[in-house]
Amino acid sequence: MKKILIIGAAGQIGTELVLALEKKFGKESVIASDVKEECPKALQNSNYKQLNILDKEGVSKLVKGENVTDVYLLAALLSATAEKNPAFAWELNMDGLFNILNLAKDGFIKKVFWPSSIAVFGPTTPKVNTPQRTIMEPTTIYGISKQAGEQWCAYYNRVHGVDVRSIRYPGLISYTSLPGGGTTDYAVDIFYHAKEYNKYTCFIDENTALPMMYMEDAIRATIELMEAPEEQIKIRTSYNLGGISFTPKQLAAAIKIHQPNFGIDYAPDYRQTIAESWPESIDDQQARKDWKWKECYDLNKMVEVMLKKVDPKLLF
Ligand code: AKB
Repeated sequence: MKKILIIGAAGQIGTELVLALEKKFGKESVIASDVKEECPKALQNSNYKQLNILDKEGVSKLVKGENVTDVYLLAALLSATAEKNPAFAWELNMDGLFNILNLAKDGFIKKVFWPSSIAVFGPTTPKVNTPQRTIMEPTTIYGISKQAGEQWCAYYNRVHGVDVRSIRYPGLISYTSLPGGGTTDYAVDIFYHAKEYNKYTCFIDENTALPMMYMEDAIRATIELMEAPEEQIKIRTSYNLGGISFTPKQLAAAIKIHQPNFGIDYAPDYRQTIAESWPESIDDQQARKDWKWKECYDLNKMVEVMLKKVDPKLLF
């Protein structure tokens, strides 16, 4: 029987992934876990367990005791937060991955999902339509940890036969729970400010384009990748996934269609340097070919849903 463990379930991706997996496989097949003691509101009807991914014994006990088959390991420090605490970011992002890969290597887990990011790319990477295989010289500690993690995933697959699958997520846009500590977070913050104050001060420059994706597409991609037949998975580092590319100025213009008086100004901070080191758009032909990936949301469709659904009480 399939038994799925989501680690980092209280985060932006985790909350929605838990609900989607419960819908697909049934509540009894899904365990949501996070380092937070208190179960997040959105997961109050889920099977929630407190778990620290760095507690090797605790993770092993839970995986073995619950006969876990599939693990989605989402616990990580993102780009902006990782720059403030590089040593802990490295420990969390790498040791957490090893704890899961080693359990899979020893036969206690059948399938692993581990997220990578567009942060694996750097200033020397071709910026437009960044290919699946290209120059990768990341300049953030988050990007370095994701790039190293990708290589470890490929190694565990090649040498130990571990079925580990991964996506290089672009910036993710959602309304169920807030992102934390990323450079692309402006594209979520802007909706809360638009609804509450009808204005926003953006920490990224108006003309900096970044690849983004609406969460519903990202969740569908994640589950489709995990459910694809093993022989279709040709990339064991991590798959490029494109989504929607836009600048803050273009996003503001799309919001103005619904709120003509919406105002935006710009005060770029340290996150601007990170954003400038990342691609503007991503070539995801390989994912389209191997497991038939196709996004559903474009900029206007995403903006329409976000403005309707965002609840400013979550942030203010
Ligand atoms: C971040 O901005 O750090 C993340 C990412 C692109 O991985 N959203």
